[in-house]
Amino acid sequence: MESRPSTAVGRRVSAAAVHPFPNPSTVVIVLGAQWGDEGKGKLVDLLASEADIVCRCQGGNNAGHSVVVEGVEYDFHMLPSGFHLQNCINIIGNGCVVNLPELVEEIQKNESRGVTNWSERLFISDRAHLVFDFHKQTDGLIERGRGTGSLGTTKKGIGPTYSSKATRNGIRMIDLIGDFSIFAEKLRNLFNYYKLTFPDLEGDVEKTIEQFKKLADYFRPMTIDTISYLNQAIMDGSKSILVEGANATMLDIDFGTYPYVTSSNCSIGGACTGLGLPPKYIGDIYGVVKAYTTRVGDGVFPTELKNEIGEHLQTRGREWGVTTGRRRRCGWLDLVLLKYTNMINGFTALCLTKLDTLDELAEIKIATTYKRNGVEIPNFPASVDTMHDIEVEYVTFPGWRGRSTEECRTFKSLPNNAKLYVQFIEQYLGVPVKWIGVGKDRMAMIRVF
Ligand code: 2SA
Ligand code: GDP
Ligand code: MG
Repeated sequence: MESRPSTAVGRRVSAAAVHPFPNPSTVVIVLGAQWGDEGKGKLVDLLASEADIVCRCQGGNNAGHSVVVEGVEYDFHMLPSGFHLQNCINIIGNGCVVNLPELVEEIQKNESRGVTNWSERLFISDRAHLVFDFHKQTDGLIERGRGTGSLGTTKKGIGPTYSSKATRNGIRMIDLIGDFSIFAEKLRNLFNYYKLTFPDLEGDVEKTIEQFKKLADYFRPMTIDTISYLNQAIMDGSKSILVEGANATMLDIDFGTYPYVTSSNCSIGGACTGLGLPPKYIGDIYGVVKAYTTRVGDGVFPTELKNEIGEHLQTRGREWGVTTGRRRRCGWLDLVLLKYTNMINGFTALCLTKLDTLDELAEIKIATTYKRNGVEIPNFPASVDTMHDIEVEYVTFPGWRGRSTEECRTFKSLPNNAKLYVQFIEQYLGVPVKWIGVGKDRMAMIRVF
């Protein structure tokens, strides 16, 4: 029977009907404010101890987040940094790209470190895109093809997989757990498509299909509509929900130092598009800022220190990539860059990490202005090609040599010069610093509230 809408003009939908849930949860978001590896994993672990759900919204296993709890070091790549916590649900959102064989390895590695009951606590979006071996191979081939202009990617196939997504022949989790013959056909087509552009690609697509048949059974129980799941959890009102950004704003495909960026939105917008999260439910947005700057991979780095101070930061800060083991380039803190990433993300507070790495320096600099030919550049430049001749102006602070910050657990107990350093950052950006990291361990964090 056909039903028709009433023609009588009735009462309009009231605001109460639009918000039938009295107190929906607001979602807390943690984002990298520089070029990555700021210590997001550590803050997420700290917040996740009291959270019900931790979500990844973008990127893949190019990310590397280290978490140290009671001497045990976990490194997460695709898994959210709440995976090791018994009571924490972990979501891999629709904005992520997932390499399933490598995810199995990551899970097994964490199982061997004592992580239990994970299969009841891990959910993957049915809309997340799959990374295949030919995406990884292509990543390497494209990098090689760029020659001296290479980006220094992690070679995890991230760019090619997001390309497949944008080309609209990508394959998603929903394809894998559905009718397997359709999945197999899509995979053959995608492989052939790649072969046309990259004839040197190796691999037997039929073997890959067999491998993914097993993976489909393994991951089927945890593949769900995470968008509805998350929104129901928000409406529940009692759930505390955390979003963990991977990579960082200066690696964002839109806002970063293009083309030396990753292929996802690692800034605030990615949290919404990568999870189906309505912006009105966003609460705090925490920017994680390393007390100096590092960058892994190629690309412009105005405050880079190619001298013994840079080496000191690299060694003392143990600046090695968590995913690829690459040496991270090091330099002074850059407030021009942070002003830009704060403008994009609207940080409500900052977590300043690795202050302890600066403990042995006689003096410490902070970049405050970019100039060209003596004239201030008012906004962060759009093109890295125009950045090689910029002059960076610094403010120089006396260090706090001889007074370690590692044992400090209150702002008051920090050396005076360290307090001045932190306060200068807060005042320049107009954002409060809520946490200060003074060591690797979860406990090595000053709470400034
Ligand atoms: P990709 O692989 O396509 O995402 O690489 C593109 C650029 O993004 C940079 N990138 C990163 N930068 C910092 N940390 C990342 N994760 C790992 C870590 C990196 C590692 O936690 O240390 O182990 O090397 C990460 N992932 C991507 C990358 O260097 C390229 O410049
Ligand atoms: P993420 O990608 O932002 O999660 O950061 P990574 O885990 O890749 O890199 C940060 C590194 O610094 C890790 O090895 C952390 O264990 C370590 N770390 C985090 N906070 C601090 C800190 O306050 N002091 C010191 N010394 N190390 C820290
Ligand atoms: Mg990292």
